[in-house]
Amino acid sequence: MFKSGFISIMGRPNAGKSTLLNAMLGEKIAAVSSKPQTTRTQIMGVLTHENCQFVFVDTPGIHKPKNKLGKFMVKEAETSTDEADIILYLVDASTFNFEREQEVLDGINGKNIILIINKTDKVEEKENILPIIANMSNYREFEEIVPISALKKDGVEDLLNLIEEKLPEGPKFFPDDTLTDQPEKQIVAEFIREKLMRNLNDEIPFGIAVTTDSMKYNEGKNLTSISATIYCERDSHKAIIIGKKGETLKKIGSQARHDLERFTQSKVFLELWVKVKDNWRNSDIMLKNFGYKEQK
Ligand SMILES: Nc1nc2c(ncn2[C@@H]2O[C@H](COP(=O)(O)OP(=O)(O)OP(=O)(O)O)[C@@H](O)[C@H]2O)c(=O)[nH]1
Ligand SMILES: [Mg+2]
Repeated sequence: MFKSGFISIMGRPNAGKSTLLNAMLGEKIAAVSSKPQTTRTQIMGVLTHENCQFVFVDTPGIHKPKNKLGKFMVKEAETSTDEADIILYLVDASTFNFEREQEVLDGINGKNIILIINKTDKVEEKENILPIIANMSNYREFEEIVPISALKKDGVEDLLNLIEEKLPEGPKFFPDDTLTDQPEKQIVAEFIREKLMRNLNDEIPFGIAVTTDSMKYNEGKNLTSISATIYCERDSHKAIIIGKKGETLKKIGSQARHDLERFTQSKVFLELWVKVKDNWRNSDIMLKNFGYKEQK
């Protein structure tokens, strides 16, 4: 019997959803940073075992939106339950706040929720996990409760086995070698945005979007030439992104190149441009342009 299904990964910003997606796939496709609201769209990741196909959907963290981009993000998360067979609901054990979790949980429709207590590596006294379990399971019914560390990959294998047990009988939706439905150019843009999220502070990272404008592979040289544009919201932000003598942009470019070389399995020549688009997070046209539009 072959099993398959859609597994939605949900929770508050920064809970470790994208880290868990990457850990389960054994391959990095989703951007991860220590800042909240890193993920902006649904990101599908497919893992195929001999008797089972997992279709994971990583989602943006659920928060109170302050602009149109935020509204789009929360909608992306909430609509991911439409087709989900199983929901993985992640909480960060090291910063657990019951009231905030309640607010988020209230917005989630769907059954078959597995509560994942993540970042257990950051909790020194393991007894401190017990009240989290008690509070959460008194409030909502969970199919299972699983403590893990997505970062250290502790418990991830067991979690996969548990999900496999619970998946319904179903077809192989995608060919064996499918990893994601994201176009290559989008993954490239996300890797670059991840480095910007990691290197910039204050409000700057939240107002950044990246587009991959061209990507050409030269087989003879095993070289991929990529040109991408970084959009930010102010001239002052542009100056900070570029940095003194271009040093910040250079650092971001070289960190991104490192990931991109692994991803493309080739040498990478990366050209980055920085442009200002005032208030794009509230512009329907710009949001659409950057790929922040409903997929269905
Ligand atoms: N110590 C520890 N850190 C973790 C763990 N899982 C994730 N992190 C860190 O938590 C931060 C947020 O991780 P992400 O995977 O980007 O979290 P997310 O839930 O996808 O966040 P958004 O996309 O912003 O909603 C990163 O700095 C991760 O390295 C864990 O198990 N242990
Ligand atoms: Mg994420």
